[in-house]
Amino acid sequence: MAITGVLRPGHAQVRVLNLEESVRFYRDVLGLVETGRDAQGRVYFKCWDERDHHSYVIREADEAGIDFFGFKVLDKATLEQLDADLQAYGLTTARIPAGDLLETGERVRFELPSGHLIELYAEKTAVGNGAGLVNPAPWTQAREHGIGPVRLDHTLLYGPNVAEVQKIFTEVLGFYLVERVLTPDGEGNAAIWLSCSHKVHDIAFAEYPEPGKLHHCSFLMESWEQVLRAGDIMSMNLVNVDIGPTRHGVTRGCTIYAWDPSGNRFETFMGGYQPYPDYEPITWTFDNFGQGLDYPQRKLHETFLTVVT
Ligand code: M3P
Ligand code: FE
Repeated sequence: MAITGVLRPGHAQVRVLNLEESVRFYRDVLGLVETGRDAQGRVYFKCWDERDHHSYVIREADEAGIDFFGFKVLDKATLEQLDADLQAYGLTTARIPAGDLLETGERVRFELPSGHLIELYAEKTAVGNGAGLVNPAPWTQAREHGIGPVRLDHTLLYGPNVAEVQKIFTEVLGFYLVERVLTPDGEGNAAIWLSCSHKVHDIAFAEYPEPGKLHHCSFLMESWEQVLRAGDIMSMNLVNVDIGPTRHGVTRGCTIYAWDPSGNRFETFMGGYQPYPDYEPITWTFDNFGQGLDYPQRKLHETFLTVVT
């Protein structure tokens, strides 16, 4: 098997200011499928084509932002190995018992030098996409509800010590660097895009003085037309749109950035290219950051650099 170790982004837990307003937004406007609620009051969602029980969890809090981002790993042996590797590297890990998140096995959690909590887990109940595994239909009614993305694709996180974060992901967790934006002096990286797969990114980081910040969680659409349709649905529902529809130079992804009712940015996204781990990373100089962010407009939108939760 070619993809081993860390398989893919598995879940994000995001804080919202008003739970029921947010449930209506994520269910009816973004078009996620609600899959459960727990005793802590958290609400669980998945995208229609995801097979595991959930990928996006919201909880009500006084401040928006991200609690943690989790990756699914191949199996329990891999989870044990990666936990040992993280500790050998010098990081402190903690175990969250199975069942803390609904339908999810034990999680290994650690804090990055950027202030973000990252989790690894091997088990989450496969509930399927509703089309079954024998002679499945290509899509289900759940896709025809709201924006209807196919999966949680990646996240972009803002915080300090991005160079150290890059080392942890590449030296311990098996990710590789796909693209980067240099700092103005060209000596370091202002932002990095990392992949554990054939995807153009599974997680990205940008250097930022405040730790633990969320820039966006990104949801994959099946086509550019579906991204434009997402923009239509955002406007119909008076969603606050940040940037787009446009194309990033970095990753070549076609995108809209917008905000949920609590001010958490999310992205509807498609495209990009498919890198392999042997590819040399692509470098953007800081003076071309505007093209990297918004290739057609060549504009380094102020909000991209300053608005995070
Ligand atoms: C992405 C993304 C830049 C932004 C690129 C963003 C260079 O690739 O998926 O959000 O500013
Ligand atoms: Fe993105």
